[in-house]
Amino acid sequence: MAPPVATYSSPIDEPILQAKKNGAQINNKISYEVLEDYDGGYRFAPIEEAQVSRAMIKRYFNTMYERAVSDVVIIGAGSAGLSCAYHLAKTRPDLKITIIEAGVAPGGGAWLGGQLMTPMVVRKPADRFLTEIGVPFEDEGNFVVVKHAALFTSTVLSKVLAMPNVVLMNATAVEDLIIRPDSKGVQRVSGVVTNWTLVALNHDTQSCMDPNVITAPVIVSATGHDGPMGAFSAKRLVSAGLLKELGNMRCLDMNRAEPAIVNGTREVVPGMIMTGMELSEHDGSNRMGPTFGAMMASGIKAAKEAIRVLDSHEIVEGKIVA
Ligand code: AHZ
Repeated sequence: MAPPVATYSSPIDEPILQAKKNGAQINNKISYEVLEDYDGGYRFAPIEEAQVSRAMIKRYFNTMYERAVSDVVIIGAGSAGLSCAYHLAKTRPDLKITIIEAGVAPGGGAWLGGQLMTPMVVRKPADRFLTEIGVPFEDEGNFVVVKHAALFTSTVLSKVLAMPNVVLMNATAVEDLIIRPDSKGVQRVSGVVTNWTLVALNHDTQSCMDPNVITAPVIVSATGHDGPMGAFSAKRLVSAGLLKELGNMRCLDMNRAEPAIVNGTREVVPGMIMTGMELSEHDGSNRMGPTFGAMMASGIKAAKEAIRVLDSHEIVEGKIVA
């Protein structure tokens, strides 16, 4: 016996057919009825699957094309990297700022406070940054407490992403640096070598999967302290011979750690500014544990340093020429 003939009508066919039948065409686009009815009559505008693919592909790859030369690349979207991006993008809307984050979820360790507890402690005067971005807190005198670390991270992230001059490429790892002599023969960090993180994690299981590159006159490294991916640039500077050895993060001392990170934030080698806990590995300074003010203030200082470096050089097509 022959199988029954299946008839199937996709939910999107009906409105398209209906609209075509009605011949309703506005500005070359077929009109349709949408309905926000939560009593069983909700109707979406129709879509073709290929439209979804093309909507993503054209934007993502146009962005990659455009950002192959950036003004500033920030490696790592933790609390330091995001604070840097916010200050930089707000102060200099003319700059093309590209953030590369290895994780699928940007935010680094700032989704929680200490020992996986939710409140986030910030020592004064870094509470001014919280006020600037509109994060409420309880004032405890010398420090303030945000009720949930995720409130800080989601707020700064949303503000950074809303800025038209910022691009965030997550799930993308920096797996090497471009280092080459400048016009005076001085070795300079001039860009980053990237790959999809899932590819970067599989170099041992597959034959060579070559990377991509982004050039920029200034790289801000904010990859956190040593860990599976952390302290990436500090370690690469050692293997590249630009840093004799890692300072290695020292034991916890909040009062020494926080000013050391903020005041030490600087251009550690030509072309690379280091911020946040990665600097503790580079310089051999103390850790502060779960107080986040230094990450915010160090990020702001890194942004100011980036502007200083950019303003003190002549730059053509992402390269420092004088
Ligand atoms: O995924 C990493 C994280 O989001 C990302 N990252 C690391 N290596 C990368 C690479 N390419 C791209 N090669 C990379 N991205 O960098 C981000 C670092 O965020 P974090 O929160 O670890 O560092 P932070 O310096 O912004 O904040 C540190 C917070 C800490 S740790 C600490 C202590 O241990 O005492 N105290 C504080 C406040």
